[in-house]
Amino acid sequence: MAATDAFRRLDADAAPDGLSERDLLELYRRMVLLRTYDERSVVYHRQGRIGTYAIFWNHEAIQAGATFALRDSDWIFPSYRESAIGLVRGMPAETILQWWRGHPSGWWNPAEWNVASICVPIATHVPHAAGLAWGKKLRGEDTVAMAFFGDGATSEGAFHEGVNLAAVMDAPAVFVCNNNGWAISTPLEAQTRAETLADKAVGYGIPGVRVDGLDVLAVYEAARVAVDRARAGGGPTLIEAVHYRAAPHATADDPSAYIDPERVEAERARECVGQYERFLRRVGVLTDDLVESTRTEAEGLLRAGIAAAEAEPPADPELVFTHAYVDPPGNLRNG
Ligand SMILES: Cc1ncc(C[n+]2csc(CCOP(=O)(O)OP(=O)(O)O)c2C)c(N)n1
Ligand SMILES: [Mg+2]
Repeated sequence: MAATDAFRRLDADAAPDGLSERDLLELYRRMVLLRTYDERSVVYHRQGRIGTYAIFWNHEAIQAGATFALRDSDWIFPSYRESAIGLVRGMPAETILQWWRGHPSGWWNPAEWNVASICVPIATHVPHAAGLAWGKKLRGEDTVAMAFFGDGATSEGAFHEGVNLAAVMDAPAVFVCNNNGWAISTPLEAQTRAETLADKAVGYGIPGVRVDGLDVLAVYEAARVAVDRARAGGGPTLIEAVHYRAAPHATADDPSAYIDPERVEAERARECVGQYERFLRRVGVLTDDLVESTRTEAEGLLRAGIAAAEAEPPADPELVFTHAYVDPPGNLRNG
């Protein structure tokens, strides 16, 4: 099924109920910040200033839209594809850059931001989100947990276990599947026989909704319904945000070996920040000056972020072993 079959909102040329002009611009600011982080990170990688990096170009609408439906007290569980999602909570860019530089100052305290650690193993954070949501419910708190994962993650046992547990316990969780059509070089059609990934929700007895992942307002609306439902005790929702990966899987990947470059070009032409920018201009909210100042602010933040990251003293190499062994083996002991 093509992305255009999924729910869209930007074409309506009217803001969703409850979003003020200020909210619309804040959403734009967050998308630009994420876009700038991503584009600068690819450059920093090429310059040897950060390590291998998982590019999220054109995933900004999913990340900004879904999290905009959350309160700061709600928890976010990111995969590597949402590494910079803490930016929407005000996390300093240098913290995330340090994570990609392998520096310990990149290991933030999840409880400080209500943003869990970046999860690289596929889908293992889905049960974490279910558990946190259920635990908060048992404590009588009205916190929601939102987990992000990819289309490939829906083939993992941890995805099934996490979503099923959350469903059975009516845990206040929202599961956001970024369906970008690829799990590195494995296409969606080799991943599942399900017609849509949202259909999997039927098997858990929870709502499953399908939105255009390049339409930030559609993602926001689906997330808002899911978050409200979860907070009111209605249990979890699975959101499938459909789009198509328009960049390599990561800086270490060469997709020319397996992807159709013409399809990628077509997707890049539909990129999500531009779609939202044009919507905001049509409804008379965005001006050239605002576009300029929003971009300049984001670029400044990244410049300051990489400078702050590089100004930190290098980590003590011993740290690699500090938390790995109670009794280090002989070949790792000093002297
Ligand atoms: C448990 C586990 N198995 C395999 C991998 C190797 N791996 C890294 S990324 C990836 C593809 C995941 O694709 P998807 O879930 O669609 O997320 P996307 O990268 O497209 O955002 C795989 C298989 C891993 N990180 N963890
Ligand atoms: Mg994928």
